[in-house]
Amino acid sequence: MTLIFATNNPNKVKEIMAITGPPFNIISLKQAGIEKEIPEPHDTLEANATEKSSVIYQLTGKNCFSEDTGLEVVALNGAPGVKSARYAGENQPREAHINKLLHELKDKKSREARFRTVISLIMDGREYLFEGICNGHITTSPKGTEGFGYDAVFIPDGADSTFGEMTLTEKTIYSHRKKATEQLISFLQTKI
Ligand code: ITT
Repeated sequence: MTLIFATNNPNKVKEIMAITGPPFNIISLKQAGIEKEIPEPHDTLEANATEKSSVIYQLTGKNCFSEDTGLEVVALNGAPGVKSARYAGENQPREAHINKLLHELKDKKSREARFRTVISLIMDGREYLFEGICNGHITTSPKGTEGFGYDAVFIPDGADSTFGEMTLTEKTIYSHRKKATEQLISFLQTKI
């Protein structure tokens, strides 16, 4: 079963490819020969995920899925959340987003946070949503250079290092993306 993964983020592709395998053949937008900026105009992860998968389904007519992920920090009332990719402004390097986050948390007692991933699958014209959550906390300074986004400042519950200090295999043990993808795979298995 072939599915297009509607994302332009190569890190997401790497992580999802490491989780999925036969009989599911996941191909990236790049592999499908599609070059398209996909809009994320909405104020929920769910609506943005739907937007991304719908755009690609309308373009190709092929079964596809997308995902939208946000870092939700309790003391910041869920921010940066759906705005995680542009917290310190559009097209800023990850250091800028991390610095803003650490600054906002400077005087806060709680550093509790979670990553939340929402997957939108469009299969034969119908949409299905899946969610994965990873609870943890934000460090006071970045550690590690692996991964992407906020990985260097996030320690998942049950671990003592940041995602940025973990290999891809280690991150996958805890990851929000892994949890959402497992649900997607369980669902797809019922469709074979
Ligand atoms: P697509 O929309 O093309 O899928 P994107 O990078 O714009 O890619 P999102 O809007 O879902 O994707 O991403 C929100 C941001 O959240 C992302 O740019 C990272 O900064 C951060 N992020 C998402 N997943 C993450 C993860 O597993 N670890 C660390 N940061 C993550």
